[in-house]
Amino acid sequence: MIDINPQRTLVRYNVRIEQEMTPEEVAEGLFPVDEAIREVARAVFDGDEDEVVESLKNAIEKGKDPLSLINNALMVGMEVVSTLYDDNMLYLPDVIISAQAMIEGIEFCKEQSGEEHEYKGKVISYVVEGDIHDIGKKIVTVLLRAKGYEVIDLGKDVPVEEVISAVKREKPLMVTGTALMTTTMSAFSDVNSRLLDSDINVPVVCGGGAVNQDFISQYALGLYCEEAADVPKIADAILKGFDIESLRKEFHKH
Ligand code: B12
Repeated sequence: MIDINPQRTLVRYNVRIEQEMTPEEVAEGLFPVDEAIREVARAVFDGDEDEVVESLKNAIEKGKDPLSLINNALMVGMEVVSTLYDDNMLYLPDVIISAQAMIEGIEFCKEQSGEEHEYKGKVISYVVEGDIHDIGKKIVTVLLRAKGYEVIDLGKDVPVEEVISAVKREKPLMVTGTALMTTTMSAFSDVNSRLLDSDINVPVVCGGGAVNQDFISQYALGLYCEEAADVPKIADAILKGFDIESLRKEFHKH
């Protein structure tokens, strides 16, 4: 069957001429059907933090579970943003604004869940020395917190020494490191060797545009992770007893 929307399409001699659609119109076709969830996803898409919180309140009033709204509504809205960004229909500032709105929403859902978070474990997150790109790290941190982990966020442009002393002090189950610049990603090497020198075998989950699996696999403690959303799954696996070798088997692409 030919997929033609008569309102948007002019058919003449088998040539389909589509009227250009705005990003908002395309997004409307991608949002979930459930009205309460749709409102949340739309608010994330619009990058409107107040609207995100308002729509979450409405959804919770309608009986939706606050924590499930993180995956089923906030993340869905962000996926629509990512899809349109990949299709060059949105610009990076749109992504950043939506991500911030999503993060606000996640914090709100956590507050509303009313569940006393008994932390599943402790994680340290940081951005490598010399690098101030911290959006990916913020996403990682927020997702881990939403899944019940305590995150010691060391921030951006963090000296190697500071990472090592934080690991010694906090004894986390894992560390997440972010690097978006090829000029600074070598800081992972220093963190890896300094930890090994101190006999600390904590997995260092690394991500961000500058690094890839081959680069990170050079380091005994390194585990590469492409998608921030996978980090809580890695933490869960560590709690189940996975060591670095088995984490690589499970999470690296072969
Ligand atoms: C936004 C941005 C900035 C913002 C940063 C704001 C902030 N608070 O983070 C500002 C304007 C400040 C900035 C500054 C600079 N930037 Co800049 N910036 C970007 C840009 C456009 C987007 C990065 C971003 O945040 N994307 C959104 C996030 C959500 O996506 P992401 O990082 O890819 O994250 C995904 C995955 O990588 C992963 N992930 C990310 N982090 C982590 C962490 C873990 C643990 C895991 C598991 C996964 C993971 O999960 C995310 C989604 O699933 C990139 C270009 C690009 N397209 O990437 C350049 C880019 C990173 N910047 C670049 C440069 C050069 C700079 C500057 C040096 C420019 C200058 N001359 O001043 C300075 C840096 C100064 C410094 N010392 O750090 C270069 C780096 C080149 C290189 N390879 O070395 C890039 C690639 C642009 C380019 N093409 O040249 N930048």
